[in-house]
Amino acid sequence: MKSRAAVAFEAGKPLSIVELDVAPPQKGEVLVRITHTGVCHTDAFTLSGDDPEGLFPVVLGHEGAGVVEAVGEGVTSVKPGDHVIPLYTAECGQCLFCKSGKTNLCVAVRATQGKGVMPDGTTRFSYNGKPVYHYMGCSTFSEYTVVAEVSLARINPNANPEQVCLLGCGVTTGLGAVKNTARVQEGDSVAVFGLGGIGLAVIQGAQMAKAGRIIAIDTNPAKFELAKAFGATDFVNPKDHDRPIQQVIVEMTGWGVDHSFECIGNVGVMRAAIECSHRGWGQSIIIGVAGAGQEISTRPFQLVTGRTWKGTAFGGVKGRSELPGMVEDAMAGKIQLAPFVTHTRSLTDINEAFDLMHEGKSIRTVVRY
Ligand code: NAD
Ligand code: DAO
Ligand code: ZN
Repeated sequence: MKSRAAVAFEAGKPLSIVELDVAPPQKGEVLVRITHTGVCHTDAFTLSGDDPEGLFPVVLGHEGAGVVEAVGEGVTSVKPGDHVIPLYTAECGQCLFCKSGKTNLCVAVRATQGKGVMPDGTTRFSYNGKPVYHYMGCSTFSEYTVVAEVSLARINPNANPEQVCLLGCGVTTGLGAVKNTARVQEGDSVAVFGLGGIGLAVIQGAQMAKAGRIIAIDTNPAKFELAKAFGATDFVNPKDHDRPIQQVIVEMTGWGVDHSFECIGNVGVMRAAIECSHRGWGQSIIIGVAGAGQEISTRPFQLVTGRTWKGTAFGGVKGRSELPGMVEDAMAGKIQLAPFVTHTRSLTDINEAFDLMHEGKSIRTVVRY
């Protein structure tokens, strides 16, 4: 079948709106009609060419919502008409990782997902007879996409897709990082570096956990208003200080914060984030994805004196088991999604979503088909 899609033919170039050919879903696969997709910093990172594993041509996008159109052989957990969110972190329930009870990092489709192909090693997308790669097992920048059954969360059909698509990445990652990775407790102090979709979701999660002080840090002060609306109590622009930002946070708090979160992808800020965490028990959670080949560093004495450095993918959330409940929470007003959707665009204007992100004007632009 034909599908309208925004294809990244080359790194560093705008997406091209074309009609792709999409092959039918094979065994264990599902054809999904995407109705809405967010545009995340990670899509921009891969499009930029800085992602060493980025493959081209590719259909990017991993923060979507849609409806099942058709299922391949053996698919039992979803049927045509079901409303779904594609998952870049699958949940098979069978692998060592799924059964461990310790992580959401399922390996069922990991090897092929990272190579931009379906589990049988081929792509379902093609253009002028040439294969086009999949992205993160989702490829939500195509109206019709094929994903593995284990990479689909079935959700309440009455949910607002323009908002719940954000549970496919940004908001879930931030909320999950607070709840599952850091396990923030009532009264704890928190510092959040980077106030994009991820950082703001961390702030919302910290407020839900009844954190005490929530320090919001960004070099773009335009981000502070929304951070305040989500519950941040203190606002710091590193550009206003002539000493290391970790020193500023430690001075503000006495001994540092109980939990810090890096939501940018900057290894220098990752260092600041661990070094502003509390002596004896502070922890820092890395959420940002750093550029190719970059490394983190700090003095080991920071860890010897009781700090812990951690990371998280998709906030530790197991998508198929947990996303349906998070969608219900959003519908019940327990999770706020509307403030994240600062802009909407049609597919033909998807490149504007990247411009708005780079200009620091948007939190999330949601593209509708
Ligand atoms: P974004 O670009 O919308 O937000 C980043 C924010 O950081 C911006 O507000 C920017 O002004 C600010 N910033 C940049 N440099 C700064 C600095 N030196 N000090 C303080 N603030 C600074 O990005 P996003 O969509 O929120 O994503 C954030 C990061 O999280 C990205 O690296 C993305 O790839 C990553 N991510 C990780 C996961 C995961 O599962 N681990 C999931 C989604 C996204
Ligand atoms: O299991 O090794 C693996 C692949 C992990 C995929 C999840 C990566 C999460 C970090 C990037 C997320 C940005 C959307
Ligand atoms: Zn698994």
